[in-house]
Amino acid sequence: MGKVLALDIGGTKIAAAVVTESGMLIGRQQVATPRGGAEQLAIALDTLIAPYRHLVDFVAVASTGIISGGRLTALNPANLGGLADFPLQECIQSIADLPCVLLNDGQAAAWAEYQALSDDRNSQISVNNMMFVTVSTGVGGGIILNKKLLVGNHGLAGHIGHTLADPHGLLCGCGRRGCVESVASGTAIGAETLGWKQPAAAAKVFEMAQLGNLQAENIISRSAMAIAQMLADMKMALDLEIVILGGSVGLAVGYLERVIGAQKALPEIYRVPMQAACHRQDSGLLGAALWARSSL
Ligand code: ADP
Ligand code: BMX
Ligand code: ZN
Repeated sequence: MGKVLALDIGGTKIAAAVVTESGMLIGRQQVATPRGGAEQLAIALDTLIAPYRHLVDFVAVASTGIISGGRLTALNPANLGGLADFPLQECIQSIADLPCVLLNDGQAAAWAEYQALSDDRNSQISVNNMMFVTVSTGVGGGIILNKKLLVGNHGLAGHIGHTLADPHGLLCGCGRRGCVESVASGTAIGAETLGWKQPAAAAKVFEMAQLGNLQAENIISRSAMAIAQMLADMKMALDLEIVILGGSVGLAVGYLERVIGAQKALPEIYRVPMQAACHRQDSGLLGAALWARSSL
């Protein structure tokens, strides 16, 4: 069906690559997500798209935020430096002048990871209900129910970062108190260190925990526990058969093991088998490309 340029817009980074029909990524580029509002985001998108626009037939986008009616509406604007609303489709079309298909980043990654599970010839089981969870700038997700990706009429399906972790917790950027995202995300992990002599970003907190720092370990364990509890709720709601974990925090050394460890404290019916995303940081790019190919 021709070549596709895939973009993955996250709260921390924007990636772009040409995705071939066999699912190979060519010319992958990545820039930091600007925090200067709509104009800066449009400039970053132009930088990534312009070099490829004559080489591809359409553009596929996985993006953080609620993706509906061609717009990106932030559920948690703080993840995008306060940007609450952005005309994503219009912006990309004005840069590329090509057909463009948009999907939420967690939903896109879920789609790619589900295809990978279905393609796994060694696997004897066929999965019907699956969830992808990204623990990254925020906490996002995508749900496969009865083998179909759940998008929702308003693009909201899979926003599991905004389910409740702690009714007495911090106010989340979405306006609700104690969301999973406000406890478990990379942003939340970093924010927990703001009272330290030397505040640390999530990657540093992981390093410190590896070296035996108890405060760092507690922050990461609390994040992993919130994810395990949220997954227990989701299993009860959806009869999940497997959960795939992604995002820089989700993929960080030892994080998956901590979530599995936290699940072990729950009765067995609440536990769900878990795996790291097989496409690692590229699930969103690949999922957007696959989704666009099947919908254009
Ligand atoms: P995005 O949210 O743009 O998709 P990421 O998946 O890279 O991007 O997630 C960004 C979050 O992950 C940030 O909060 C950052 O501090 C954290 N992070 C980045 N690298 C690591 C790492 N190696 N270990 C743990 N956390 C990380
Ligand atoms: C937030 C929300 C979701 C997104 C998730 C993960 C915004 C801007 N984003 O919950 O739509 O899927 O973060 O996004 O409200 P990421 O930036 O961490 O990849
Ligand atoms: Zn929230």
